This record gives sequence, C-alpha cells and structure tokens, in this order.
Amino acid sequence: MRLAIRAVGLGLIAALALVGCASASSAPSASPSPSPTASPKPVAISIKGFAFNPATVDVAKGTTVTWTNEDPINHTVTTGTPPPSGPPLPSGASPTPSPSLSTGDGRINSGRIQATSTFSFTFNEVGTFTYFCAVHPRMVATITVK
Ligand SMILES: [Cu+2]
Repeated sequence: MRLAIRAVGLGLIAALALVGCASASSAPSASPSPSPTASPKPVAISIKGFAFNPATVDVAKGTTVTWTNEDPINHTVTTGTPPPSGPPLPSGASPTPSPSLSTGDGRINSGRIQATSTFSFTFNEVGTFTYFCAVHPRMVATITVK
C-alpha cells in the first residue's frame, strides 16, 4: 500500500515536471493570433474569346473577383438566368434595333465592360452565383462562394 502511494506520488511529480517543461518551452514562443482583418486572396477571371476563363470558380466568402475584358468588344457580368437566344431570324429580316440588355436577377450586373476594362465584385454572401454576358447570353459561368 505504501509502495503504491509512493509510485503514484512519483508519477505525479513526473507529470508535473513534464507540464512544467512543456509550458516553459511553449510560453516564450506564443505569438498573437493572426490578424482577423486578413481577407481572402483576390481572384482574377479573364473574358476572352467569348468565354469566361475559368468558367467555374470556388472562392471563400469575402473574396474580391475581378473580371478583365480581353476581347475587342463589350461584355457584361450579369447574374441570373440568361435570356433565350430565340429562333434564328428569317433571311431578309432585320434584327430588333438595339435591344436593351438583360439585367439578370439584379444581384450583380456590371453593365457593359469595355475592351481592356475591368469589373470587380466582392462576394460577402455564400451561395452559387450563375452569371452570363447580357450581350452574348451563351456566355455562362458560375462562382461558388463558400
Ligand atoms: Cu459578351
């Protein structure tokens, strides 16, 4: 019985010594936690050849995405469902003069992004953002915010 108590006592001392060592060695290296203002790295998407590149992007909440129009014509970044392209016009028919552009679902709408210009948006809400070009509704892409 007495031996058992001594063994427990020794074990306790050993444990305390270990804890002491551990805290002594880790205490000086403790540094302040990383700044909470650190924001996710920005993401770049190019608009080139009538396509968004990359077309599928996953980003963290708070990420700023910048689209750069590398085509010589205007494009838009518009969230929502693209309007139907409609049937081809009969030969000889003139297209509707300057149709107004779809504004999508209103969450993001860049308006016309001129050639070589950029458009940026910061995603502060999680969710899936499907977007298209209102000038060329077949240009579609998706951003998933997590
Ligand atoms: Cu376009």
